[in-house]
Amino acid sequence: MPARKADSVATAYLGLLAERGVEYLFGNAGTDFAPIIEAYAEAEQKGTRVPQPILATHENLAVTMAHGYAMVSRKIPAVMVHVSVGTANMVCAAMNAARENIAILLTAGRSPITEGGLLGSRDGYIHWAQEMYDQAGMIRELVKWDYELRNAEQLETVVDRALAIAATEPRGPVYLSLPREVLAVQAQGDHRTSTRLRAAAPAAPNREAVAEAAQLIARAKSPLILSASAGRNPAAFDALAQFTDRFAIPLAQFHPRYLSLPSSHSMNLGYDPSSLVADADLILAMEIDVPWIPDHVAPSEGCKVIQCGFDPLFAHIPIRGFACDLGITGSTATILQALTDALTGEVAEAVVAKRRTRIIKQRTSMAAEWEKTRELVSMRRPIHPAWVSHCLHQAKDPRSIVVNEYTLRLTHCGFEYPDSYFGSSSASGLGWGAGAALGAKLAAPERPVIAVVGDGAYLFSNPAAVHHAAALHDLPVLFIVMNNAMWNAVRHFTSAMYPGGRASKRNESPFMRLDRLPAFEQICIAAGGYGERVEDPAALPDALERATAVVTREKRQALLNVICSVE
Ligand SMILES: Cc1ncc(C[n+]2csc(CCOP(=O)(O)OP(=O)(O)O)c2C)c(N)n1
Ligand SMILES: [Mg+2]
Repeated sequence: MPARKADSVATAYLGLLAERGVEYLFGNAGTDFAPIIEAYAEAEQKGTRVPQPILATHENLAVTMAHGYAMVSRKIPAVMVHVSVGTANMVCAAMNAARENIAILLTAGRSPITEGGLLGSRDGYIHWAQEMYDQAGMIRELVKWDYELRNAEQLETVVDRALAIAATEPRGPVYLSLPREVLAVQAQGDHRTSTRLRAAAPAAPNREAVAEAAQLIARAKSPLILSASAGRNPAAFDALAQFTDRFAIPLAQFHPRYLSLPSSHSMNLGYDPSSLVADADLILAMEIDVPWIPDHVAPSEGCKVIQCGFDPLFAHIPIRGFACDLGITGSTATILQALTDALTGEVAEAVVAKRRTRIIKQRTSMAAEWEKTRELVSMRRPIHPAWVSHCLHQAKDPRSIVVNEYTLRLTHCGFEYPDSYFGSSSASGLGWGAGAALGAKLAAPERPVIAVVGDGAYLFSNPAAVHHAAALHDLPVLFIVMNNAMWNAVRHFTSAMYPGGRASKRNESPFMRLDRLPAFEQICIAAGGYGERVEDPAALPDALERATAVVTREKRQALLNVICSVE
């Protein structure tokens, strides 16, 4: 097998990553980067293939960009941050990625261990205080595997094992620390040009469990599918469209991170299962960590619940008591194929036809309600979030990728294709959307990318770093900030816990209102982008058109600071 000679471990490491298909290294540097930076200079001189370096001036941004890139491309990116302190800054973004099964090779330098005598030994005062007993301990609970590269000899095994574990379902981030002296030593031997450590294929769904599930579905009068992330794989998106249509089983999505059905699909019953759960006599929960809120609604006593997914019990969540009368492990697409095979001929067509008529009626009245809301709020000032969502629905190219850090209303903005909508992680570590949109654009430069974020989420994303990265890496994204000058979620949950309480009677309570916010549009303008503040609902469609034109024609980022009501 042809192989390449390398000088330092850092040089060999970068070459190995490139050979394993790692296209980008998102980085935020420190003294630990010296061998890596030297290796990049060497690669440039020699013309060797290495991952493209993507500078991010905050670790949260580095990881959210990697997350966005990975969720769109399905390839594994690498991130490198500065030792213990950089790891501390990336924990929140790593938690978002972990909860959404995003495979990323997270890495950090390690403070030099030796106090002199070796290339890379301690030569700065920080090299003492930044060392920790267990640097990986900060992030261990959130990654599938962590390790430290201890010598040159194991480089290939360590990297290949990291990538294989990250890529095996349920996927997730892994963490590797890279001590400076180890990166600086002479590389040992040559590495293989392709890995002997491939990701493991997922298990096939258990046959008896599928047969049992098929019986339950065949007997059910009002079955219901609930999903949050089943559409992660485009094949699953298509399989869900076929399965729900074939057997007339409605699907409701709850806080979806990936789209599971086209918005216009006749079996799509929207995004709030709370009114549907109680009437179901069978629930098929597919890749959904929280299928309903037990404090608000419960399935009826006789309703069986089948949970499906790569990890149907969500073992990483410490407590989660949703009934699981039957659990099936596997990919959504293969489970649906197996269920289709088992159900064919087992369900009376008359039952299916009757159910279809009922669901279509239900769907029509649901859509009419949404339409009524839209009409009611369309001219309100401050602008209603439903109106913003609707205007975006009208304005966007159907091939666009929309990244929603939760303020966009899916009831008013439709999507027809897989990978056209991505919602924020169930961990909800704020500050994800803007960086994830940049990463999505990197993965799909030919598609328009739109980030929809709240004023709170925008500020968490480290806006100056975000707009700088958009300009630096030529990633023209349209940012829509739904600015209600409020952490509305905090307000909402305070009123929900203390209905009629003192705080709910006034909007003045601390830790909710965001007074004297900066002019967000100016932050984007300061980075060379386009920006507008929009207060008039009637002016929003034109503002969207102007901003879209700047992004698509001038290839510059744009931001609309949309002044919204608190809903
Ligand atoms: C890192 C992090 N810190 C704090 C929170 C708690 N939190 C959840 S939602 C929210 C407010 C978000 O505000 P905004 O983006 O403006 O949306 P709004 O609630 O106003 O619709 C906060 C502070 C969080 N989820 N993540
Ligand atoms: Mg807000």
